[in-house]
Amino acid sequence: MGRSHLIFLKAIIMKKQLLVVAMAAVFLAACGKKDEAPMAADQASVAASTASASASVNTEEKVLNVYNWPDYIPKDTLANFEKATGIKVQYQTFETNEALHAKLVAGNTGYDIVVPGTSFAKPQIDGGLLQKFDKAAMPNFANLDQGVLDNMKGVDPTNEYLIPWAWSYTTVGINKGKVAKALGTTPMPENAWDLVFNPEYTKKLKSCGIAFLDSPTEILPPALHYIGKPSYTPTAEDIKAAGAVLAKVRPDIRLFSSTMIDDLAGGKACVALGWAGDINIARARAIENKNGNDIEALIPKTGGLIFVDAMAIPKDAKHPKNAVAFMNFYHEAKNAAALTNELGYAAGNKAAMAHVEPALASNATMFPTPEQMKTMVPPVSFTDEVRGLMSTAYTAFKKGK
Ligand code: SPD
Repeated sequence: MGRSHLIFLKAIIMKKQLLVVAMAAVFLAACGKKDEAPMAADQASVAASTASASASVNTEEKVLNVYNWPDYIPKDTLANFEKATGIKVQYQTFETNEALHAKLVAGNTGYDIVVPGTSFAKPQIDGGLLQKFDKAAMPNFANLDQGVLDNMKGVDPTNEYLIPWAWSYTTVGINKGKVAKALGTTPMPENAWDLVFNPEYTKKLKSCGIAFLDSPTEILPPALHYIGKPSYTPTAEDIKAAGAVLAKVRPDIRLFSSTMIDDLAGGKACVALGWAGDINIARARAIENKNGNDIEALIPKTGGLIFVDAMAIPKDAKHPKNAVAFMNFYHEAKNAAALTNELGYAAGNKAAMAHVEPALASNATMFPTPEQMKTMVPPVSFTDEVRGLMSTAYTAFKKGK
């Protein structure tokens, strides 16, 4: 290859890197803003347009099949949607992106809405596993947070396949009392990731129970981040190095679970590598149960890993119009705010902020400050090759080999 080709290639690579950095910056800046004036959406007319958007042209049978993560929907959302539209919702759950991805690849899922993480969605879009949604039938698209939409553009450049469900970050959660007791005279580390990746700490915390999410693409990315390697675009060598870090703490990990809310809330685990939103749910559950467990989602000094889970319509969905009606309903400002008010997750809906309880809107574990956002790792879609390598490394880690 000639020198001019090399310079050209280098320029393209640099341009791409700049684009990724710029997009990440836009997302991090936008998501960290709590004082944004919510869009002035007229809720009454939005509600009316929801009904007319779904009713005027929709001749589908009144059924909607949704496949989502557990503990991720406000308690009245489905009943309210059914009441407003007459569409009956069948709702099922999955626990990992890997499980959902395998179903989409196999085809004939029977679902009308699925909720992949954006770190998995690019190959799903490129592979023709998802279909575009009808944006014209979704007036509440205007309520969405442009920063979140911009971030999703790395995966879905024209925002035609994915609509945000929620975003949060992967981090470390602790039971404050139990951790203080297990650490004894050892002070809390400066970097919270040490609690799950540094044997000096895990050896001590083993006695009160360390829980890890149960999925290669949830564990390898934070381990890579811990050793200063790219979380989503590592080399095979990087993954090997992260595997070595994991191997050292393996004897100290008691639980593997992607629904660890009750383990944390009930005191079976005192430390969790989990999602800030779920750790906040565990906190609320422990308070409700008055069991004395004081749960806290930490914000590591070096940052957590931001994730965005997004609604999408599988290519062979039988009720795509009902799916759009639901997406639109979910993003009415008050409905989207219920996700934060009840479950502590942000819905990526700017108009919703006017309805979010002030104490939650200023809770940094739900809406990190702009300063904290600067440290966070934005999501990037994995390649099939990276997913394969992570899966092999994770199996070895779990087996303790
Ligand atoms: N309780 C529901 C949690 C859903 C979390 N999805 C996280 C994906 C992170 N990669």
